[in-house]
Amino acid sequence: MGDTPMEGGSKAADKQPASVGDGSGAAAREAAPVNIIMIGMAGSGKTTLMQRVNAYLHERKEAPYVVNLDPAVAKLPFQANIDIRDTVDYKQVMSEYRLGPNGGILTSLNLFATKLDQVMEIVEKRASSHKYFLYDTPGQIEIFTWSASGTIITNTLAASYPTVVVYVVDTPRTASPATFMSNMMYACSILYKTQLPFLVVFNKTDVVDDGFAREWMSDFESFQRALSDDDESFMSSLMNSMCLVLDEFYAQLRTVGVSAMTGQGMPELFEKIDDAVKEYYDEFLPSLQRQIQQKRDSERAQKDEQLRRLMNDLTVTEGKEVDLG
Ligand SMILES: Nc1nc2c(ncn2[C@@H]2O[C@H](COP(=O)(O)OP(=O)(O)OP(=O)(O)O)[C@@H](O)[C@H]2O)c(=O)[nH]1
Ligand SMILES: [Mg+2]
Repeated sequence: MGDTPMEGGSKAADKQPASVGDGSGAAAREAAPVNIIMIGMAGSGKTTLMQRVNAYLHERKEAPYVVNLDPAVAKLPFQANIDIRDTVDYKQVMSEYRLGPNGGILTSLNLFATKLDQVMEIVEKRASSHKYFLYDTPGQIEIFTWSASGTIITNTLAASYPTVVVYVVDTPRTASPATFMSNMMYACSILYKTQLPFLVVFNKTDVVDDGFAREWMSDFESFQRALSDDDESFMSSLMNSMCLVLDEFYAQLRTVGVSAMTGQGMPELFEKIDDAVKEYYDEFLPSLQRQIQQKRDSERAQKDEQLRRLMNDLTVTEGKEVDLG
């Protein structure tokens, strides 16, 4: 156990938190930490990639701060500084609330989200001593991406510090056009849901090279050819029209091929993460600040309107006798 009930393992010294502020100034950007949230289908290699990135950053003498948000993982191949399993017992949650495995994960995540303020306090404390904060998420991808607690966690992180969503793809299991398409549709929906800088990581390139994916994404016709070679069924005609939609998504998509197993592609992964952080400052943060300003303006306008009505009422009744009877 560490110096807070939630935290384990970290020996980092407490210093003043580095704040993202308004993101102006190279020094402020340099000092701010970066949140990396690993999301991906079950078995895509999120946890193995966490371990690999952890080892790579240790090699670079930039030890990351590691957070496990998967309550159902049996064994972690790395030491987590914050582990959701220290806060909630997933099996007990299942039996106490009479839930199945997915309900158990969701409820555990909800319970953990109620303590998010404590997590953010720790993150702030550690922000000056760790550049990268890594978050592993449950394999039941929809539980994290579509639940209120997943959204709260993601938004809270993104409102505090530069945050990048790393979408991990199991490359060998995505080599058929149909699975490739569904995985990319999912990636697309998460991108639009979170609006955050996004990076698609084609993992397990030691087994299958990601060249086919790059080709399909850059050349619409080659994907259509692969589709028609595959099958002339309902699915392929449906996908033919969907891939037109995805073409636009691909055009602005950041991708990289890695192997969490061998460590291949780590420098390229971090080049893309740096690029995504730039997008956070250039696009996400100004948009967030605009939203906050709009909210403040509308609240102020509402208050002004209430005050105007009150003054109006006072003027109308001024000097008149008030009937108290
Ligand atoms: N060959 C190869 N296998 C990998 C690679 N990355 C992960 N694996 C294997 O893929 C399997 C799943 O890996 P995990 O890291 O547990 O995947 P995950 O996405 O965390 O899984 P869930 O948390 O259950 O969703 C394991 O057997 C890993 O050894 C890789 O780069 N290459
Ligand atoms: Mg995992």
